Amino acid sequence: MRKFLIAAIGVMLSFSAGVANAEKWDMPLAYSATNYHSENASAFAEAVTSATEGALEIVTHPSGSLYKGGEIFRAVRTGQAQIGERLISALGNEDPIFEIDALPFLATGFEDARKLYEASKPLMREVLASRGVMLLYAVPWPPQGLYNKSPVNSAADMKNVKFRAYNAATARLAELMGAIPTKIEAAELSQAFATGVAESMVSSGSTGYDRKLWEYVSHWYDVQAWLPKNMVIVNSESWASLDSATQQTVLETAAAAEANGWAKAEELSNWYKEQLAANGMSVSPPSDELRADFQKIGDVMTSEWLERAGEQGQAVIDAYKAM
Ligand code: PCA
Repeated sequence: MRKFLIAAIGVMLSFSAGVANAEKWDMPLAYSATNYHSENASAFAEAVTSATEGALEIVTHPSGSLYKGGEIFRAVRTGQAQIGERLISALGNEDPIFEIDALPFLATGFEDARKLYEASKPLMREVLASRGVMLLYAVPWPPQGLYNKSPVNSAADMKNVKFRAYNAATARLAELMGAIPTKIEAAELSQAFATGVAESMVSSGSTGYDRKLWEYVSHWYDVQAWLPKNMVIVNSESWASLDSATQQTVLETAAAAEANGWAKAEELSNWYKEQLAANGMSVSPPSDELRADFQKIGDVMTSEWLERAGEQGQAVIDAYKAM
């Protein structure tokens, strides 16, 4: 009996010691498992898990399976999820700085997107800290173009078209073109286009490829309007609970994931366009008229944004332009 008791206590002790040392973090992701953002996040999660020998295990949940895109920021802020990935420009309700990522024609290529990231990062970090979250890394989507069921020669062709928006900026863009915006998560896109809830959208070749948009729309215009980014954020309390060696490992792994993500986005950008064309879509640059219309709309959106973002916003734009 005594022997049995000692053995049982031994088992209990080693069991609780194991639990006390190990942390398991859930990492909700909004986009499909095979998208490069999700693949990069899952490589990051696995690298942290193996570098810490399981002391910090990060488990990814792609496709909005744990929390949908629109729920992820709050989940991380409140600690329902310890870490997660969210489209930065969709957080305009939190602070206008996040919308700098989707101002038409402010940054239209990877090099400028990188500068805009560097210029906006300090203020973004500050705002995030005030919400109880910390930025780990950010990765861009390829340049944004216009998907539509029929040819578009100017913004006038977009009148009354049912337009899928992924943030307030794309909804505003739709309004300014005379289209009718509806917010729809990337994970629900195929269904929205199949049922006619959406007929058009602005997005990258990446999301069109993931959702097989060629089954529903025939045209993609390479407008190169902006390159929005996803960011990976961690709950500040969860972060503080890690010992400093583990924090260091996470930071180093995040820096590697950021470098890898930017390289992947750039490398895949043309490949996605080729895939749209190979699946029968017409892929072309916008007409001069459509480009000019977008430019005008972009100017309106930029001045509206500056009103909201004030001097702080202007300072970020100035810092970006000086780079
Ligand atoms: N794809 C995401 C956001 C930007 C992009 O290229 C989407 O369409 O939801």
